[in-house]
Amino acid sequence: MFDSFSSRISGIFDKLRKSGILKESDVDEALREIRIALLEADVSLEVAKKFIAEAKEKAVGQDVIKSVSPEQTVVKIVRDHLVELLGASSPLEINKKPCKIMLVGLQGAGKTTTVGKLAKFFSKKNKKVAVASADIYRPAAIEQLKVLAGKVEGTVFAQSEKKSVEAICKTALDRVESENADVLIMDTAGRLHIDEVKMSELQEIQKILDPNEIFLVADIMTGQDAINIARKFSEALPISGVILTRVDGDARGGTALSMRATTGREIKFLCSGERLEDIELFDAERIADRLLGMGDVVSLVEKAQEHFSKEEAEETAKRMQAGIFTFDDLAAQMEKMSKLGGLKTIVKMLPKSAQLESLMDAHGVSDKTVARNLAIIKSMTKKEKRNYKLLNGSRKKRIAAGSGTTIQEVNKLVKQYEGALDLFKKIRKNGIGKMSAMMRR
Ligand SMILES: Nc1nc2c(ncn2[C@@H]2O[C@H](COP(=O)(O)OP(=O)(O)OP(=O)(O)O)[C@@H](O)[C@H]2O)c(=O)[nH]1
Ligand SMILES: [Mg+2]
Repeated sequence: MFDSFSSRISGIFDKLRKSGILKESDVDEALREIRIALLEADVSLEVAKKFIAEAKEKAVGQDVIKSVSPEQTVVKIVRDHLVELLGASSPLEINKKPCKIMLVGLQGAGKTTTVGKLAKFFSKKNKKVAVASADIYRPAAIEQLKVLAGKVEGTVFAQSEKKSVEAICKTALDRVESENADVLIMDTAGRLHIDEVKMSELQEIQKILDPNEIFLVADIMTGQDAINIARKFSEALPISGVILTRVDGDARGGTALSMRATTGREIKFLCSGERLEDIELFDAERIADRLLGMGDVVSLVEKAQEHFSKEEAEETAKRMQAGIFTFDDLAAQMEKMSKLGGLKTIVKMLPKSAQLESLMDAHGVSDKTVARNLAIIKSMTKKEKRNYKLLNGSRKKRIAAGSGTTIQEVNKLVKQYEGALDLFKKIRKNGIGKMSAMMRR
């Protein structure tokens, strides 16, 4: 969501770094450009102005120009302010047992999907989760939640057959007790507009359920509207946090940047897709680092830990060190990368992603090429996968036809594979430590 903002900001800092001796006017110029970047990201004028004024005050106070590394000091000041703007989140009330969470929001914001995502999120943290739906208007809504709940192992579907929200809440609470669940997540009906009648229904649910958290689910693609909705819901209910959905789209990010400053509500989670795993805890520092092109290595490592076991990693390292690296190994590596969300997701989390991404585009490296390469490997015979030297002209022709690619594309992959093999041979000869020292030089 922050793509263009992030590349603008890293561009501004690049310029600052290259300008050699920094003058007061360079800092002013950089701050002015950051202000424009904020406005372009849909941050309100008021918020952008305040941001720049405060950053400038800090810069003058710290006498940036005289500091040891002026551009680093500017980066730090801007980063600290971004963190403050995004707002640190207080921890969830998850250790209260049971922790009762109620989701509210406009129609189609992504509430029901988010119930499923949260169920998975908490299950992974070894919590026993129960879910129920107080959406009494659409019979399909309850069915939708049932299907989602079925996908998360161990989740209790604490649904009452009754048609009143009161009965639904009471049954859910009873089930939570009898099943000894740690978390209850209650879905509610979407509001088309913020009308009084249904608001009072939400208040009724709140009264019976007495939730620890009430999260407003808002679609970031609606921009400024998401902020107005958060304000309106906060007038009727004690909203304890906001969950932004569709951050995978091309929304400009201003919503996330202004939510805290303009509504006083914390962002608690970001949802970035339709799959149950597409949810992450909101962490202002990490987002600020991503925005500044400093990467988000912590998230990447966390993601990697979810998908790869330590044993697997050790096994791969052992094989590589022994010089065994077949096309099957290569395919396994590529499949793992896809599991991490694909190349672009990985690259986005690495420092200086904006530049790297355009470099990838320029060189035609994409998830599509990864998928194509996987198709090529799948069209090889077992023997070919283990011994690439077998790959003569006619075999390559067969593989290209089988994978719907061209001989050139097959050749390209073989070349890349040879390059990787060569690298592993060198690693084996020199040891990993020596190699990484060589690469750092
Ligand atoms: N791309 C993307 N799609 C999402 C995300 N979250 C939800 N969706 C999709 O948005 C659509 C609506 O989601 P629901 O969860 O049914 O929304 P809801 O708020 O429960 O809708 P109502 O119950 O009708 O008010 C579904 O097709 C979801 O798959 C997200 O983070 N990214
Ligand atoms: Mg729903």
